[in-house]
Amino acid sequence: MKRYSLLIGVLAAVGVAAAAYAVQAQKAPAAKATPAEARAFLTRAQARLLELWAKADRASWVQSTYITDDTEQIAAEAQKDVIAAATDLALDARRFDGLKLPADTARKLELLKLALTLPAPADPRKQAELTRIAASLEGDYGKGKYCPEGPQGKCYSLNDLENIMAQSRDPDQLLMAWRGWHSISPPMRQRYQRFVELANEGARTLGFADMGALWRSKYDMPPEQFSAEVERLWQQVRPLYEALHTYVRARLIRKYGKAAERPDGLIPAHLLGNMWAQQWDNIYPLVEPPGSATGYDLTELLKAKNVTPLEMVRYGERFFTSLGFDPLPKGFWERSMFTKPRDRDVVCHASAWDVDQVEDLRLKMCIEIKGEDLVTIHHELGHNFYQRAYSTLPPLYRDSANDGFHEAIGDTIALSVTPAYLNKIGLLAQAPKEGSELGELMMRALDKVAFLPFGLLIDQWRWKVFSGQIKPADYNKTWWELRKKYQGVAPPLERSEADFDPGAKYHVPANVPYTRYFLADILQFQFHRGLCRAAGHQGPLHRCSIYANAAAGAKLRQVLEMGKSQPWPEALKALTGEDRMDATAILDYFAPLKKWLDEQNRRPVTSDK
Ligand code: X8Z
Ligand code: ZN
Repeated sequence: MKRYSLLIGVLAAVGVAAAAYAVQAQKAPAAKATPAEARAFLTRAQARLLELWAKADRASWVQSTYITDDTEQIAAEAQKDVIAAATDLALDARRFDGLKLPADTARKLELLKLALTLPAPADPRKQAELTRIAASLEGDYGKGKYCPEGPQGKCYSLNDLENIMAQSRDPDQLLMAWRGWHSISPPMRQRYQRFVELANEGARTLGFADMGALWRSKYDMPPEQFSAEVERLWQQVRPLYEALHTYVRARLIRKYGKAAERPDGLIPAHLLGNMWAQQWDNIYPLVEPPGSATGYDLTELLKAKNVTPLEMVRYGERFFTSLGFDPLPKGFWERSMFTKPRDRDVVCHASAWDVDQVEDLRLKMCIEIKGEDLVTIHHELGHNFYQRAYSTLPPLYRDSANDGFHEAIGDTIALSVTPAYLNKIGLLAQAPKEGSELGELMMRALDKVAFLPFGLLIDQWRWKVFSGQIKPADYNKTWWELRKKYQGVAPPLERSEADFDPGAKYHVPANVPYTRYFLADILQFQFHRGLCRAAGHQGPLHRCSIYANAAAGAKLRQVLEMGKSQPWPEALKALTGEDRMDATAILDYFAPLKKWLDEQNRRPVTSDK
């Protein structure tokens, strides 16, 4: 797919039988057809889509890097053209339903039927209305600023507020930043409601019950089975998350006292170092296991070296080239946006693009010199190297095995950014210390384990919003019910239906499905385990780095080059030997930390080190 983390996902497709689960389509199939006609139809369809995708992506790139009313409108119109064409093609593809076809042709037809992430009604006026709303929601998020009343007239961008959340240890400051950012989304609420109505109408046109049913049909299995898989994985990792939550809560109470302590056991969402309480690594110093310090801070290492944003991207690229991938093309360095422009509004949320789906790769990011951003760069480059690896396949196969794979590749590489690796590339002076294992695992857990319930809950909310089980009058209340249920966090302020807190998270206004990140969080440990095995690594998984390992590189390349040509279990098997998503890899990785957390959690809360 074009851009990973995008306005209106276009491709992203799936399994051979998926559309069979859709409810009856509205458009009746035309005359019977032949396999040769099906092939010719697919050739035309793919050429048409490729052209429209590139046009829409160019418009969308300009919109995201220069937000104005005009660029929003231009991008919306280009998206409308994609959606109109993709809808027509998906309905036309039904002509070949029931025909005996070669597997490859059948798969492409199914992928075509599932190609849209944002479906629209057949009426062109409604298509225009929907794409305008979609563009304006993402635009509003990108433009979002908090300008508190006061003499200075200072405004805070999301980056400013995120830095406060990361660094401040003053509960009042943290509350100011949290409140400030959550004030940008209430104006989205009405439009979001209309957006859901129109997109659902579009989903029904394509034969799905609602937009969520369409999203869940993209995994080479019946949608109900997919929901059950997600639940199974969550139950596998839940005890690990709960152990971390219990420990972190106790440490926060020790640090903040009353401001952190609630009788219901929840953690106030503004104390975890992140605007959405989704990754907690910024509070590592508050929860560091005594006597097991990692001994370094990646941000300080980067600053000490006077590294520039461009050099940070080069570090990421070098990891991939060390595995045997070609360097990024010249156009990448010319067309990407690495830093936040001073003179205009942009969508800072990081994303990776393949505009023409061949060589025109780009990164869009507002890089700051911090460890978190070095990790995000690896994440994004994972998308770009995937995009390039599948670029020679037929257009409908130019996507990841499933969307969790796309999100997992760069993160898998980032798991190899170990102290030994940092030492090897000259960022860290000393090799990893003995006895720092718990510290290293804690750092990683604050990122990866803390994220698990968050990765899950966004779409638990949206699936119910799309199906109508959550009514607009309950948007915010149900959002916080799910945040309590899964993450165990509570709003730091009284909330009401005048708020629209889901809109303060990028992927909701940008309509990017989110379960992919939950899957990726689990898959990346499976991939890491598989690649470390290929590399012949001995010892604990968290000390493995596949940097410069040819065998691991070859295995990874082979899987990326498969794109979406096979059902995802085939790709998983090629990488890991396993054909199911499985959380034992993440559980094994963190096993020593889990044991330690369980011991700590048995001790009374007030006891000290
Ligand atoms: O959105 C992203 C990437 C772009 S695909 C920066 N991520 C999720 C998020 O920020 O919420 C990566 C981690 C989860
Ligand atoms: Zn991503």
